[in-house]
Amino acid sequence: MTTDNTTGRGALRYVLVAGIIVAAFVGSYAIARGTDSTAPAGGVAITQGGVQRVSVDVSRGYYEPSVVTLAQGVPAEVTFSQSSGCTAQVMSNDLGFFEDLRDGPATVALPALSKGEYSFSCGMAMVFGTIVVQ
Ligand SMILES: [Cu+2]
Repeated sequence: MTTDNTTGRGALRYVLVAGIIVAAFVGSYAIARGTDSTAPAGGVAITQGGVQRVSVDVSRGYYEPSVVTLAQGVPAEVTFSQSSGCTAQVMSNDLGFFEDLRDGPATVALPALSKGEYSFSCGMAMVFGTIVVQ
C-alpha cells in the first residue's frame, strides 16, 4: 500500500515536470513568434495586402536565411536587420539596391518578379545570399 502510494506520487511528479517542460517550450515558441509579426524570419514570406514580406537576419555577419523564397508576380518587401563590419552594407546588382545597415534595419521594396534566382551580397561582394522566385 505504502509502496504503491510512493510510486503513484513519483509518476505524478514526473507527469507534472514533463507538463511544465512542454508548457515552457510551447510558451517560448509563442513568444518568439510574437516578436516578429511584421516580418517573419526563416525565409518564409508572408503575404498580406498583396505584398509578401520576409526578413533576413544579418546581425551575426552572414545572411540567415541565406536563401529567401518568394512567389513570382507579387511585390515583396525584404527587411535586412542591422549589421556591421563586412556585412554593414547589403547590395544586389540583379535587383538594383544598396542599403547601409549600420544604423538599423533596411527594407528593400521589390516589384513583382519573374521566376529565377537573384543574388545579393555584402557591399564588398564577399558574403552572398540568394532570392529564389518561383
Ligand atoms: Cu563584406
